[in-house]
Amino acid sequence: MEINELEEIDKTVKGWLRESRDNVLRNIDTRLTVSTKTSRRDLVTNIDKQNEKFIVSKIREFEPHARILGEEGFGDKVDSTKGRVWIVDPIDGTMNFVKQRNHFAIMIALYNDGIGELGYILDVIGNRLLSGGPKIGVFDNGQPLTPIADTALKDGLIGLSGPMVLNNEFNMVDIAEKSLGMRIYGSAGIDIISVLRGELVGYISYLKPWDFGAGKILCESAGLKMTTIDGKQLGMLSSTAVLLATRNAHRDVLTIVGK
Ligand code: 2AM
Ligand code: CA
Ligand code: CA
Ligand code: CA
Repeated sequence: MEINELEEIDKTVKGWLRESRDNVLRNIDTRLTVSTKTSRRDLVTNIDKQNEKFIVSKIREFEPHARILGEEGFGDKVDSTKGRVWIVDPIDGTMNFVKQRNHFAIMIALYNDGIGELGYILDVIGNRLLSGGPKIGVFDNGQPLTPIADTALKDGLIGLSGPMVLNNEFNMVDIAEKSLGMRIYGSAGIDIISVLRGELVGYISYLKPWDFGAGKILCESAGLKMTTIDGKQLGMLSSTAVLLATRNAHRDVLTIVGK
């Protein structure tokens, strides 16, 4: 896709995100309707659904034939990476949203033939938007992102998934011990923003396409590595254990995982 078109889409998506944030904030103090999905820790609320419907309707209005992959199912069944695909996570960190009304994100990504073009992660309460892509660059609230130091695992904090640590999957305890400390934020979006801002050297979690779709575009554009936990290439439609890190910390983690 060409820069002119990307810049036009970029302006439009930022408008949707402003509206989407306003909608969420307007409803944040209302009583939520919460239901469980695959387990008692896997939640969805009326706001997740409302917000996905809102974003999907904006995409459809803008691009009537767009294919949309949305977590809550208001998009399309997407099983190929061909052509333009939008990926939407209407509330990332639903448990945080329900229990804290904070530390959650809205994420949107645009892929073309499997190649990431534009990614957006909005920390709703922090009012911080990470946006951009390989052709237009990465921005932190509209300012070019500060270059990320290539910090080693031993010199930084690592964001981890709670269940993976509890089960010591992939030597997660060793990974935490070799770092300066672990953080468990409970939102892939918030963790990915922290890696992009140099506050974490990496992040590891089981993720679905809507959890990492936007982050992969932003992180790869910013010189970070995002792969599967065993260092393999991550497809746009994969659901797997994901390792995001600086180049140095990525190599450090792979050594501990045994790959
Ligand atoms: P979600 O809130 O949009 O579901 C911590 O739970 C992080 O992992 C969140 O970013 C969450 O996204 C994501 N996640 C992915 N699969 C999950 C699952 N089965 N249960 C809970 N969270 C999941
Ligand atoms: Ca969910
Ligand atoms: Ca998510
Ligand atoms: Ca979600």
